[in-house]
Amino acid sequence: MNFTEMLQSYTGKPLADCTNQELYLALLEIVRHKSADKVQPVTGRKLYYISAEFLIGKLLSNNLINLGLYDDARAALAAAGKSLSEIEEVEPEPSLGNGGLGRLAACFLDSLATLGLPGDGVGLRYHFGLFRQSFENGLQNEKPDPWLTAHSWAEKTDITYPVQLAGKEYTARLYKLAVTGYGARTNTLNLFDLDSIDESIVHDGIAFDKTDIDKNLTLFLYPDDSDEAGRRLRVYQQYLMVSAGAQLILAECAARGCDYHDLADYAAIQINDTHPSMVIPELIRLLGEKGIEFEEAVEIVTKTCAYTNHTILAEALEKWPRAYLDAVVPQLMPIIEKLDELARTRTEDESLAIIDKDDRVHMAHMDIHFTHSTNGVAALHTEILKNSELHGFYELYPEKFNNKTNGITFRRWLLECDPRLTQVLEKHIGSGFRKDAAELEKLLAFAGNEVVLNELTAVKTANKQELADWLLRTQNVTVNTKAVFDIQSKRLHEYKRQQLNLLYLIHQYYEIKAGHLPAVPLVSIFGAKAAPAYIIAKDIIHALLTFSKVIAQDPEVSPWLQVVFVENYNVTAAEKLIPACDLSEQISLASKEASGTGNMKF
Ligand code: 26V
Repeated sequence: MNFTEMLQSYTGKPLADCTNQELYLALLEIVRHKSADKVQPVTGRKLYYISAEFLIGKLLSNNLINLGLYDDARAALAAAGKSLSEIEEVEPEPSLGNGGLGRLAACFLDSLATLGLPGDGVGLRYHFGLFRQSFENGLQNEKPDPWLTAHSWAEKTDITYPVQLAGKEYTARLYKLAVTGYGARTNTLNLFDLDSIDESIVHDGIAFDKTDIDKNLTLFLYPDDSDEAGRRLRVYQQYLMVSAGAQLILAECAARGCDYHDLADYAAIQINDTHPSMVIPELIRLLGEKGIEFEEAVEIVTKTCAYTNHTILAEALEKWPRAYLDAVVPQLMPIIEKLDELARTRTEDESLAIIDKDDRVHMAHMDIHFTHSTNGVAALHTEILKNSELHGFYELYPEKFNNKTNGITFRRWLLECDPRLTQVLEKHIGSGFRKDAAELEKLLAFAGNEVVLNELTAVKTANKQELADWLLRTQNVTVNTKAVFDIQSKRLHEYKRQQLNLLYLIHQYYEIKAGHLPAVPLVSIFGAKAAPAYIIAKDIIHALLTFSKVIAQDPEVSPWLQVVFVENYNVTAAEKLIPACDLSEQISLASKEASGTGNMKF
């Protein structure tokens, strides 16, 4: 069966007569069947990457590329007068993450499957991802961003687990999303949800009743934690994820013949930042129910779990008041207390305690004491952890500290989003870089080659035009494609210093006003969401939008300088911006950016 026939077997009519929505659903079904063929049995140790965020982005093109179907699909659709890129627009983006940490989790899942390794994700099936951002009167506005449709990539299963929250039993249901590798195997992203969630309780933007757990628990990714109800809700979410996740892991290992004493031979659990840290006491609790003594359970869990630190910013290292945990997870508190006592037998240093004198539970401290590995995400970041932020822990457990420098998947950030560049690269260095980024070094042989440099310039020019067309279509903004495209896109945060970029632009403005014209016009493009309760971040957006308007209205300056703020920056927008960039802004305050991954994509 050729691709056209395959598509028609799902649409039931000629492709030319189908809507883009119908074609999208047919493609989704084809991908589903093809990826299911690549599910492989697990042997040896399997990785469970447990994370509150998986910023996976749209999946259709990514999956078609990974399954080797992209060219066939595009040709079959083109023959019927249909455009794959227009069909892609039908797909809602799953924005199940804030930024770098969530996107890293998604890139890792792609790489694991591509390398043929057994590695699944464990997370939550948020009904709305990160909010949808719009600008109104120069201010950020937040609305829910639905991504779940009747036919979603995440498939409902009949697997459920009981989870006790504040003394009441809830039923966590498992949804499975296929993670296609490039060529090799299909893994799974396991997402948990409650059947009782009620999307209709959301009102006035992204506000909702935070007390009604049955209805709201998985509504949003990281509900605003500026008030107590929001903070409590985060603990509820985290426990739902780790309890259901731990039960799933134990059940899968048991099905493979594990007798729980050997759990670490069957499972490796990676704790992505402190959000899933409660998996440690939860596993100890569950192993206790299976008859394993506390001391042995601690040993098993330490061998099975590992922790990744993504930031040295104090506000991101979670410390939960004991009272919250007493209220939400009373079944874990006795275990956390015993872990605190055990940690105190290893060190007298009060600053390394799990429960501090103010009765706050330090999640990162529990991770470092009771996992076998703590890693930073770039060489310098890991050195900073060892030498300053976590120095006391490093002295206690030098063998636990290690570095795992971040990376990105080239399937999405090159093959998919920059086909023109991919083609030029392939012509000169072959296709090995599709699976092994190190092969890009072969390009060094062409460093002074005029022909290749001209080809690369032509790619950039075409990509800039494509971005300009997209900005005109989606935001009604016209940009000068002859200008330098200077782009800063990432979460809005003071330490990332979008405000420094603004000061530079204000300086440029005065230079132009004084008659000192730049050699080339500059288009400065921003993409960033500010956390809803982060007032200064929202003020920086306001300042940039206002400045942009001031320039646009000044005929002396506007031919030379333009500031564009892309609305609702997400993975889809990043895929448009990155290939068109001349100058990427990586100006975070020195030492505060753990690694960055946008830098690698640019
Ligand atoms: C913090 C906050 C605070 C405001 C409310 C929402 C929210 C959500 C998540 C976080 C934790 C952010 C941690 C994070 O994304 N770290 C980034 O991780 C990347 C992958 O390792 C790394 O490249 C970036 O440098 C680091 O900032």
